[in-house]
Amino acid sequence: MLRILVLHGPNLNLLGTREQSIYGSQSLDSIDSGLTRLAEDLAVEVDIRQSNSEGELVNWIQESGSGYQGIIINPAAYTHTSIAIRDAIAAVGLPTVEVHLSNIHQREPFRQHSHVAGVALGQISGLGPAGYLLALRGLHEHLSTRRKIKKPSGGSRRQKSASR
Ligand code: CA2
Repeated sequence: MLRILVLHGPNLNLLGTREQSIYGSQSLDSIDSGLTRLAEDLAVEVDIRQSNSEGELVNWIQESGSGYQGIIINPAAYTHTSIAIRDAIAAVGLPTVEVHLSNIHQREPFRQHSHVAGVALGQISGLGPAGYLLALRGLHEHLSTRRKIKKPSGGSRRQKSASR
């Protein structure tokens, strides 16, 4: 079974309590429940964690190299500051989808750059909690397709040459 690590960065534990005009009214628990339900439908396993600490997020990313096939991460404010998180994602080499509730490209200039985007499979920004669900669907699709290509069924048939 595919295992996906879902990471929420700093202050996302406050969702639903403040700043509702920017981040909406849904709590993090409610977002996580939606992800867990979708994961069941897709028959994948999600391990969902939140931390306010950059080092803890880096450790979890490093550890995900064994036992997980992909990462979904909302690095929150660390998106714009953390080369350590970017380096950990690059080092572990797992396909990673970056999610933001708000559209960071329409916000203050300091939020418009992501250190993570350059090492991510893709970025979903501005679609609210639905962004996490789309990230899970997209990552599932990506990993399933890649698995099919990597593990051909049947014997050692020669590949057709493109020139013939
Ligand atoms: O739009 C996003 O998902 C962000 O990653 C959220 C981060 C922000 O620093 C990024 O620029 C964009 C902030 C998460 C903090 O969320 C709060 C929720 C309620 C109250 C206060 C903060």
